[in-house]
Amino acid sequence: NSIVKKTYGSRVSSQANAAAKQLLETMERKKSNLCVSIDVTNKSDLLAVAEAVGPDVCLVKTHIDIVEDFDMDLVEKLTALSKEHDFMIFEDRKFADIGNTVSLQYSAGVHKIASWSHITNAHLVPGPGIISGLAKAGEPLGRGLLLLAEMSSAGALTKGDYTKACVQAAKDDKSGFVCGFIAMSRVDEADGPCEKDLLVLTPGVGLDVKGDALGQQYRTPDQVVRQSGCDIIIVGRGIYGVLMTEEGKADKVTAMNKVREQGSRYKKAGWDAYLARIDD
Ligand code: S5P
Repeated sequence: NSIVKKTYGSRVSSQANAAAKQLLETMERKKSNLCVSIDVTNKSDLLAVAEAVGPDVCLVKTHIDIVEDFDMDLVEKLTALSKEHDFMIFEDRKFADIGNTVSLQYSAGVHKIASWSHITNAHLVPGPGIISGLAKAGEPLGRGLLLLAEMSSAGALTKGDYTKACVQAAKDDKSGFVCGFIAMSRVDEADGPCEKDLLVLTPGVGLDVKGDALGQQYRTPDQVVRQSGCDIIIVGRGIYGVLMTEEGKADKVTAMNKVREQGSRYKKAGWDAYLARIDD
């Protein structure tokens, strides 16, 4: 009865959280456990990548504060693409302050994240008040929160008792606002089966390289989904990386075709790993 043996579709009905429910439905419908992380610094590239990989992904992850020409028109266009191509939106904001502050950061300011992002994430460093603060803004809108229980970067301090505390906080959350984790492994089942059905989303995924110059560490979709039991692969530069090269900058049309190709390559690798996991 381990969660790793269940199909995504069969987990829909056990979700207390509307965003998690919609995400699992989308994964099953599109046969995709791929989240693309579009870490580019201008609107047009962000929208072009979302358009190119939209049909292949269940989720688009943003770092909205790196977009130099950000305005609400970007949000409107991204939302329209999410409807057209049937994907959800995850602003990777990594909140990390006291409840009152994060509540404001989430709902107000330039970005008004809660108004458009189905899912966001937070560190548990400040304690469970961060969950209540974010829930105040996000729950009425049916949003979901992921806790960063483990990170992919070398030397990360997210381990041991800290990871356990994140899992406990998710289990203790009565509201259902916490719907899962950013983690490298099936943290919710580290000490046996978990009563709550939580999602594990995993960054640090690449098929061609092992890491970058700044501490990122990559594993393959098979290592992440089949061997480690995680639910969703998050892929950034493995998909849009060509846009950062000189050739990519010179010839956007060819580069976008490459982005599309990488998107379907990672979609297939993620889904094959999932099929192998439920069959194993
Ligand atoms: O532990 C983490 C958590 C996150 S959310 N490690 C990560 O890399 N991320 C994010 O995933 C990171 O901020 C970036 O947006 C993405 C990975 O990008 P890539 O280009 O290395 O695939």
